[in-house]
Amino acid sequence: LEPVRLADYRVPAFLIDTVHLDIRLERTQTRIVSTLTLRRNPHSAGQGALKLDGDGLVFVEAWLDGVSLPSDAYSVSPHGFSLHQPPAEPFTLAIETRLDPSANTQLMGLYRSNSAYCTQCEAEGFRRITYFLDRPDVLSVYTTRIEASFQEAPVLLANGNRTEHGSLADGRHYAVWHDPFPKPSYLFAMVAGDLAMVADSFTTRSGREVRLEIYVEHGKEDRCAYAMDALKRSMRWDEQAFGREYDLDIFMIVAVSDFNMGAMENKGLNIFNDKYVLALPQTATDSDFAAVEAIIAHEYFHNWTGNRITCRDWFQLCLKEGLTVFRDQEFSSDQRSRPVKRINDVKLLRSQQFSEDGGPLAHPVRPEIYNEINNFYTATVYEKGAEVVRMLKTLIGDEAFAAGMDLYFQRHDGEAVTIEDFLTCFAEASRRDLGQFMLWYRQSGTPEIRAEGQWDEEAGTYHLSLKQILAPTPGQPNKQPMLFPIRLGLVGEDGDLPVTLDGKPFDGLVALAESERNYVFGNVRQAPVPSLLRGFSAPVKLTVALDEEALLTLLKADSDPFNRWQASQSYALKLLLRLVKDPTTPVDPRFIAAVRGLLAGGAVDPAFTALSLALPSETDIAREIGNDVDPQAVYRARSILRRTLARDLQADLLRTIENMTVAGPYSPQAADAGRRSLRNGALDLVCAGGTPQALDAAAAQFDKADNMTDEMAALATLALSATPAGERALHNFRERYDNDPLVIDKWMGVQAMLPLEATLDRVKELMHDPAFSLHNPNRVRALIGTFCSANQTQFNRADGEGYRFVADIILAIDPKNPQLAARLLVAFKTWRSLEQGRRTLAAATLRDIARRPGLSRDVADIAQRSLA
Ligand code: BAL
Ligand code: ZN
Repeated sequence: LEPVRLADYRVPAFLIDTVHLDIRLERTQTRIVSTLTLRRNPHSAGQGALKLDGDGLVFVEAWLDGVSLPSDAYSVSPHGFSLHQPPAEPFTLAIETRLDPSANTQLMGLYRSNSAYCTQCEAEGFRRITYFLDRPDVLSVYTTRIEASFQEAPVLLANGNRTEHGSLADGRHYAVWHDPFPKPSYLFAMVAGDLAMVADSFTTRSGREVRLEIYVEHGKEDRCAYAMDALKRSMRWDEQAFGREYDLDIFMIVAVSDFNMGAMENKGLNIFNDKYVLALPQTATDSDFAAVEAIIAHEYFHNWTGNRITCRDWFQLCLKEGLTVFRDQEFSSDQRSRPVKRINDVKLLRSQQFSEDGGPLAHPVRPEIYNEINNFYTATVYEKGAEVVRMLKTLIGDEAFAAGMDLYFQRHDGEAVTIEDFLTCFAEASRRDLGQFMLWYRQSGTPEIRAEGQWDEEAGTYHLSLKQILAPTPGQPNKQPMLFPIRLGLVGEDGDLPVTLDGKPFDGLVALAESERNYVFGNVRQAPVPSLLRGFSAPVKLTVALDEEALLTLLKADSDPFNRWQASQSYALKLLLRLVKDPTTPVDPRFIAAVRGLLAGGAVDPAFTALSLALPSETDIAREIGNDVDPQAVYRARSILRRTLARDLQADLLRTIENMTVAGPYSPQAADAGRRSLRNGALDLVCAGGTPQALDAAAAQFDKADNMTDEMAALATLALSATPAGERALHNFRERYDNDPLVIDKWMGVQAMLPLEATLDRVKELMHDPAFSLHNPNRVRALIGTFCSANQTQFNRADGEGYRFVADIILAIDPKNPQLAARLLVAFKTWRSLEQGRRTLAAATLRDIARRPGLSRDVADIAQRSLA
């Protein structure tokens, strides 16, 4: 593999001012003529040939300034087109190519999804459509003419505004789209097909009318209402929260069923995985609704953070992704409960990003080297990238952050920029040196903060020592001290103590810049419990010795909801770690009493209570153990605690189920969703006791449910019970939703998650279900992806069969869709933390994959880095 390095970045030798694409769609023989106006880049010292990127194209002919080029004037290779002696003055280069959309199984470039033609160009897919300088720092104005059979593709869409359309001979028609905003090639999009459309409109704050259109397969029109509503709310929010207004006359979303990512922010023409558009109460769960809302918002917000201001190179991916995730998280927080959103985001960060950062695939938020950029659409770039933006806001304050954002938009609109450019805006706005902060983008690994405190009763002071520990990560043996915003408070029996720091009332925030620092708080009149890292103010692992009594104090009296939740998790984790070591350890009755107390007060904030009730996941426990993890022992410990809670609290849990019944028609709003989450959390827990009463409650809910949230929750619980009632429910569900692939995906996922010896055979059998296909990413992720990422005991079977099964599937998918195959392989990212037997088997499987000839760059890269 040939790595690409940030240090090797050079400005492009040529610029492309305009692109005219003439696309004649045919299923297997699409013809494309691209006409580029080019000129030498005055900022480049580059001389010589013009080298355009290409991948899998059939070259037909090229013209320079309208004259056909002789064959000795250029060369064509599988990776590009080279014009040997480009003119010194600006010139026009036209190139005709052919491609076969029907044979494009990579889902990169121009391909077919069901009956529609669509495109995916990020990161390097545009070169699969035409020869181009396929890099994000080449910004061009695009005009796209699409021609197709009217019957096959009555809908013809591209970026920008439609300027022309009409009929042609032989039942064909065409449309011309013009996008006035210069953009990089990765934001190009085109869609053509027989699609249904739902329309609406939005009036911007300056009074411009924007037409909104969502395209879906016929018959799915009634599933777009929530996405449309979320889009309008996103547009309004971006005006209010960031002062950003939409800029074209039309904004379109197309839902397709074959898509590698969640969605794509192409200028004015977002293309979505249909999973994140289609939602009805009968087909989508509360989590699905929340995901639709967040992803619609995310892609829309990219219009400013990503599209109007884009990345100079792919190393800067977090410039648009981290920032846009931060923006969509803020949006969801404003639309829903802020503490609940924060807890869910941190759960995701810990489960996905911390495990990446702690293993062989660790990389900085802004990597400096890559073999395959497709493998860097990671939790580190996205989720940790968002945390870094949030820390910046915490450190410099809301006002300076807003001023920095305004400066960024004003200074860099229409440019392709770097993280340094971004941070400079905030350094200027806050008049602070952000040099040390930049290490968050450059150093990989999850920092550890060790805290120790001592109360001096006589002096009324509390001494807090904070120490940062930065362990080595791949390629980074030594690290420099980083800057941490640590929100904290000191909590007494009745709540926060009004303490002082340096003689002044303490404002709740310290910035730790040194390897170690001591703080002396004053006015501490009673024994305090430190509440550290409030709101999870930095993406770190916090180590602090808090005993059970201290955790109970926080659970009861901490003013910070995040740390109240954290106290419940820390307490449970203590018990779980003991149970992993010794399954006969009795469960601490104070914990059971605390959970009883949580349930009793559950009605105040049901969503928050549901989160506190849920025990740390198996991956949370494994991460805490760190080394030599036996997934079966982890599962057993968690099951024991669940069973104990279920039996001791059966009456409380059944009462909660009853009390949290939601009256009236289904609404995806946070309040009702919160009640359902507590109800279903209680159902899940009580059924762990396996009593007939509990299972009857689940069966009754399964039969009566009028929405997918309750139905799925009951199905999952019944399936987990491994009883005939569970099998019956699975059978009924399959029949009920036979024609609904997205719902059948849920059914597949529930079964793939079952922590049973028989699950591997079940998954193999489900691959023969007519609803399953190895060619569709959603189907593969639902069954195989769930098995390897959400079934710790069965993927990590002691006999290694889980690994071998997944490896075979990866090898089968790789020749067709390398991105999908590589994503599955990431499931091995924590293999080094397993106990020796499993570690040996996982390593052998990875080595077997790495040795195979003809691997894609995507899979070879993950396999090699995993083993390094
Ligand atoms: N840019 C790829 C999809 C997304 O992050 O929005
Ligand atoms: Zn994004």
